[in-house]
Amino acid sequence: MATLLRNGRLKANVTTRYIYLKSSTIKNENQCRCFNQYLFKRNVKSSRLSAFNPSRSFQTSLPLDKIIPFYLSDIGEGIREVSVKEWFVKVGDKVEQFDNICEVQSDKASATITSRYDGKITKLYHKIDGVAFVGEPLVDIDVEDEESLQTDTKEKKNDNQNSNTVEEENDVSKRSKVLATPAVRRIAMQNKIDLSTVNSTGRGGRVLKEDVLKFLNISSEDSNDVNKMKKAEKRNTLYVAQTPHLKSIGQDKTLPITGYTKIMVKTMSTSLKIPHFVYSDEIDVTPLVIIRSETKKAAAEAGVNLTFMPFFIKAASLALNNFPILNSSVDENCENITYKAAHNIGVAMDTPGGLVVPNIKNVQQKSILEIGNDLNRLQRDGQEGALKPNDLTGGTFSLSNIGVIGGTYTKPVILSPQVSIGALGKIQILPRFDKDGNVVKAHIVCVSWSADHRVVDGVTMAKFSNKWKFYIENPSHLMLEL
Ligand code: CAO
Repeated sequence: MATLLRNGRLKANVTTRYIYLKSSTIKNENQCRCFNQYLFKRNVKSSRLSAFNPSRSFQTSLPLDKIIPFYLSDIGEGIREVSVKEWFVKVGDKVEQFDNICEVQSDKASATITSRYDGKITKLYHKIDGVAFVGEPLVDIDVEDEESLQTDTKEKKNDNQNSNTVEEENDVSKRSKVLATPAVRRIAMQNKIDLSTVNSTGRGGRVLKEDVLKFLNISSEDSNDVNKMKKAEKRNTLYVAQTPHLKSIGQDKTLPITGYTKIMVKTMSTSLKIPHFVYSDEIDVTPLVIIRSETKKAAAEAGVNLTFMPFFIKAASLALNNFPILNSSVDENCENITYKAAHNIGVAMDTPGGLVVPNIKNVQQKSILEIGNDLNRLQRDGQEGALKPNDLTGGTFSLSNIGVIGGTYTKPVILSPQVSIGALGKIQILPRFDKDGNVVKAHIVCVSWSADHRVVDGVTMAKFSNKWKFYIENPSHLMLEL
C-alpha cells in the first residue's frame, strides 16, 4: 500500500520496509512512474499507482512482497549458539503462530522454537546439525497479513526502519478497537480472554502474543522452556499413542531421536574415540549393609532416603583425593589436562526421558547425608524432567549404579571430557570364605572402572579402585574422614 501522509511524505510498505518520499519530490505523473519503477525493482509484483493527484492523499491496493526473516531469539541460560536438531517445517509449508518450527539444542538444553507469524515458509537457513546463532535468521516466512509484520519490530536485528515508524504508530493509535493478529485473537478466544482487558505493549496499543501469555501467567521465555516443552511433548506422545495407525501391529515406524537420547547420541559418539582401560573387582559390602540399615531410619527422619549410592559417592571422592588425575578433564585433542578442584560427581540416572547424568556438586565438602539429600533431589527432578542445565553440566567424575536393575560386571563408557567412570552391579548374597577359611554369607557387589588410557595408566586406576574398596569394606574409616 502506498499512502500520501498528512505531513506530505509518501509511504509504501515494501519487503517490510517503509519508503518515504517527500511530496515535493513527486510533482507529476512522470515522477510517480519513476516511483512505481522503483517499487517494481524492489520486487513489488504490480502497481496500480496509475493516477496521481498531489493535491490529496491517495491509497491504492498494492500486492506486497512480505517475506521476512524469523530470527532465533534469546533462549536464556547465556546460550549464544545452538545446533538445529530437527525441522518441523519445510519450504512451502504454511504455519501459524505457535506452530513448531524446529528443535534446537545447545550444550545445556534443548528447546522447540515456535513461529511468531502466520505465513508460508520460503527458506530454511540451516541444515540438520547446522549451527544457528541467537539474533540470526532461522527461516524466511512469507507472512499472511501486514499485522503480523508490525508485531515483530522489537525482535528484528538491525531494524533500520524504526526511525520511519512514527506515522504508522500515530495512524494506528487512533483506532479504537483492540488490535491483535488473528492468531493472538484465537489464543484469547481459546482461553476465554477479553482482549480489551489485556495490558497491551505492542505498537499503537496492539495486543501481542507476549501480552496474552503474561495475562495467562506464562512468560514469553517459557515458550522455549525445556520442561514446558517436555510437557507439550508428553501431550503429543499421548495423542500419537491413541491414533489407530500407530497401534497397528506389524508395521515399521521411524521416529526422530529426541531429548536426552539425542544428547546420548552425541556424547557416546564422542566417547567412542577414547581408548578405554577397564578394571573390575568384587567388593564385600556386608559391613556397609549393616551400617546403612542402622542409619536409614535416622536419615529418613532428616528427610533423606538413604540408599547405598551416597556411601559409594563419598568413598569415590575420598579416593580421588589420592588420585587427582581421575578427577581431571582433557581438551578435544588431548593436548592439555585440567585437574579439577571440585569433586562434582555425576550419577547415571534412568529417567522417563532416557539416560541422563546430573552431578552432585562439591562432594568433597559434603557429608553422606547431604549427598543423599542432593541425590534424592536430582532423582526427583530427573523423574519429572525438571533437571536444570546446572545439574547437567560441570561433572568431573561419574558413577553408574546399574545394579538397581541387576548384573555384575559391565564396561562403563567415559563421559568426555572426563577421564574415568565407575559402574556397580547388583548387591548379591553369596557364599565366601572368611579369614579362617569358613564359608560365610556375604553381601557382594561387583565394580567396574573405565579410564581414558591416553592419560590414565592401568595401575593408577587399579590403585584408585583398591582405595575406594577399602572405604566401602571398612565403612568406619569412611566415617572417620567426614
Ligand atoms: N544392588 C542392590 N540394591 C540396590 C542397588 C544395588 N546395586 N542399588 C540400589 N539398590 C537398592 C536401594 O538401596 C534401594 O533400596 P531401599 O529402598 O532398601 O533403600 C532400591 O534399590 C532403589 O534404589 P534407587 O534406585 O531408588 O536409589 P539409588 O540411590 O540406589 O540409585 C540411581 C539412584 C539414580 C543411580 C538409580 O535409580 C538409577 O537410575 N540407576 C540406573 C543407572 C543407569 O541407568 N546406568 C546405566 C548407565 S549406561 O546406560
